[in-house]
Amino acid sequence: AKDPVRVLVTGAAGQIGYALVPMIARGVMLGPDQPVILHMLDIPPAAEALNGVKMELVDAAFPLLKGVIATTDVVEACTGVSIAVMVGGFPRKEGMERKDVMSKNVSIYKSQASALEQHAAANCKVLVVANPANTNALILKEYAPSIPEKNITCLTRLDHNRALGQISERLNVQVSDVKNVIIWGNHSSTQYPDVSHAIVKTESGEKPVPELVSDDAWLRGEFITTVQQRGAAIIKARKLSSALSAASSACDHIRDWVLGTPEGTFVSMGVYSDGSYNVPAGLIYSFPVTCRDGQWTIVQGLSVDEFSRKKLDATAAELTEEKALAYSCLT
Ligand code: NAX
Repeated sequence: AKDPVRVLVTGAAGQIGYALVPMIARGVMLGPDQPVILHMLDIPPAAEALNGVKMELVDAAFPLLKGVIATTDVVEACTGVSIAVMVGGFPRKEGMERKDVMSKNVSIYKSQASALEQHAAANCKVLVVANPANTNALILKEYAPSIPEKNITCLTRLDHNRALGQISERLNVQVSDVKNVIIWGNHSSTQYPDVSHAIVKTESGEKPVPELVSDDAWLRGEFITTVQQRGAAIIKARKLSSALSAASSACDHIRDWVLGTPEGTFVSMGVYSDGSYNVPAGLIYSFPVTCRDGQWTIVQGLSVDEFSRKKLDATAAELTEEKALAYSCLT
C-alpha cells in the first residue's frame, strides 16, 4: 500500500473547503489508491466550525483518510505537507477599497509562504484558489524563495471547465468530448477564454470547435462574456459564490499536475510566466499546459491571431497593475 500524502487545505471551514475536503478524502484529487492525511487550517473565529468539519470527516468513515488535523496554527498546518491548496483569504466586502483587500491578502500570503517554505515537504506543490488568485500566488512565490517557482500555481481550471461546459451546451455534445479550450491570463473578468484550438470528438474524428460552432460573433462575444461573468451569475442565483465547481476544479488541477494530462489534451493553469507568447515574465498567468511526471509545461507554438493578441495583452496589463498594487502593500 502507498504511504499517505499530507494535503493542506487553508480556509477549510469555508464554503469551498466544505465541498473540497470530502472530495480529497474520497480520492478524487490524488486517485482511488492514494491514502491521504488532511491538514485543515482556518482562523480562530472559525475554529469551532472547523472542528465540526473534522467531526463530519470522521463520521463519513472514508477508507482512504488516514488522519485529520484541524488547526488554527499555521506551522502545524504546513508541517510535512506535499500538496497545499490555499483557499483561505480575505474577501472583498461592500465599500472596501481594492488596495485594502489587497493589503490584507498580501500579509496573509506572505506569512503562509514562510510557513510553507520552512515546514512543508520538499517539492511541495501549491495551488492558490483564494482571490486575487494570480497575485496571491505571486506573493507566495516571492516569500517562499526555496520552493521551486514551478511548484506555485493558481486556479483557472474552473474557468477552463466553464468554457468546456458552454461549448458542450452550445453544440449539444458531451462535455467529455470537448477539449483544448484555453484560459489566458488573470482569474478575473479580463481572462480570455479562447476556443481557437479547441476540438470536439465526433464519430467522424476530431473537429475544430470554431468550424462546428461556425458563429464567430458568438465565439468572440457572448461565449467569452458568459465564461468571464459566470462567477457573478452563480452568486446571483445561489446568493453564494461557486463552491462545488471550484472544489471539483481544484481536484482536476492537482490530479492532472500530479498524475499527468492525457495524450493530446491540454488544460489551463496559472503558472509563473517565462515570457512564452510574449506574456511578460514574472507574472502568474494562465497558460495552456500539459503535465507529465509531476511537471507542467506550457504548450508552445499555438497560433495567436490579432483578436486574441489584444485579449492576451489586456489581461497581462491588468496583472502587471495588480502586481504593482501588491508590491505597494509590502512594507
Ligand atoms: P469563504 O468565505 O466561505 O471561506 C474562506 C475561509 O477562509 C473562511 O473560513 C475564513 O475564515 C478563512 N480564512 C480567512 N483568512 C484566513 C487565513 N489567514 N488563514 C486561513 N484561513 C483563512 O469563501 P469561499 O467561498 O470558500 O471562497 C474562498 C476563496 O476562493 C475566496 O477568496 C474566493 O474569492 C475564491 N474563489 C476562487 C475561485 C477560482 O477559480 N480561483 C473560484 C471560487 C472562489 O470565488
